[in-house]
Amino acid sequence: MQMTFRWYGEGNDPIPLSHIKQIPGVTGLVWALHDVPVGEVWPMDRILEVKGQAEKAGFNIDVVESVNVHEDIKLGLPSRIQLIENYKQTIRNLAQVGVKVICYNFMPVFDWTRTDLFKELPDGSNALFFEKAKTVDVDVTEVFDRITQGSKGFTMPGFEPEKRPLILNLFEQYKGMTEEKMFENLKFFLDAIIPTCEECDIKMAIHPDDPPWDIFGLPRLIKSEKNIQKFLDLNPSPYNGLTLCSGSLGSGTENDVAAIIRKFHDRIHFAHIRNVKHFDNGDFIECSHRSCDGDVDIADVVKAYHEVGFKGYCRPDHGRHIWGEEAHCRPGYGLYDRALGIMYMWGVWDALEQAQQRLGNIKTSA
Ligand code: CS2
Ligand code: MN
Repeated sequence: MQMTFRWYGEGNDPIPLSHIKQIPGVTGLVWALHDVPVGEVWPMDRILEVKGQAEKAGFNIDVVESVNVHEDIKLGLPSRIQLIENYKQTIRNLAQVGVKVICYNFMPVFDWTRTDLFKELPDGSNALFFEKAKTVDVDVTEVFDRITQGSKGFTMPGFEPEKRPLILNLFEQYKGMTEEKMFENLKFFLDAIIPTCEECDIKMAIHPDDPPWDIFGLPRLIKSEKNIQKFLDLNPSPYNGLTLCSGSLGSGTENDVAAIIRKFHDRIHFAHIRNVKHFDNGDFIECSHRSCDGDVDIADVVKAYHEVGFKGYCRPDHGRHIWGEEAHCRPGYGLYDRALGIMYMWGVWDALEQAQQRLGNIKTSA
């Protein structure tokens, strides 16, 4: 398991690389060019700039999250042909600096959706919260405004200000879109890009939809074991794989995350690890990593990765905002709780490694 940490870039992330360096065992940065408009080719000089910054701080840049997919590709519009060519060129550019995995998503209109970005927890920390009632029969522009106004000036993925005037039109374009049709559009995209990925040795890793159910009347694809199987069957190349996000999938009470890992491990290229607590009415809140703090058994998730001999990349997904850092951190992406999460993962991992070694010693001495 190779531990990484998401970093939003110089001037765009309040956390300095020197602080990330002090978290034990982090070898790579998960990065992106967040200011390149979706659909455009990522310029080589900008890619090289990030490579230089990362290497100077002692990190690899093997994982990119995200090269976003243009809505026209998800909608299956004729303009997708040129947009897919651009995506392929970005893949080739990233290959030149040795990128190994691209995390992306195929969520319609929005990326992950929450209704409150700084919901207070009983211990005085706060975290990302989803209140189901606020996503049913609502005005989507109001949802958009609540998120962008509550984000303390940070641009949230999928909620870029330039999208605001386009929202209603986008919803119009998605009218009548079905899960089946979106799966076809996803297959079209994959069949077009996977040969380039094979040539470039870059693995694609789709992120699950978050939350893992249809919202605002839009179909969502990557939300269950059944749909993950369907997704992997769309294109059987090992280069067509998964970002397995325990938090996103774990928000669906019916998803057994550890079982999903054990089943699909050979197609998981990137692991996002986070816990989540459910409420009976369908609401959920993000919480600390420890198994007993939420409803996803994170110790068992780590155990599942250990059992299958996972060699891929891993990162703490989101964290709570603690020790007052909500005053200046990006929602979900403070430093402290993600660092604590890493130490929890290492704790479980090291204990399992030692147990395995002891077992090996007993066998060799017997
Ligand atoms: C991430 C997603 O912050 C997050 O929750 O897991 O935004 C993720 O980066 C994208 O969905 C991947 O394209
Ligand atoms: Mn995630």
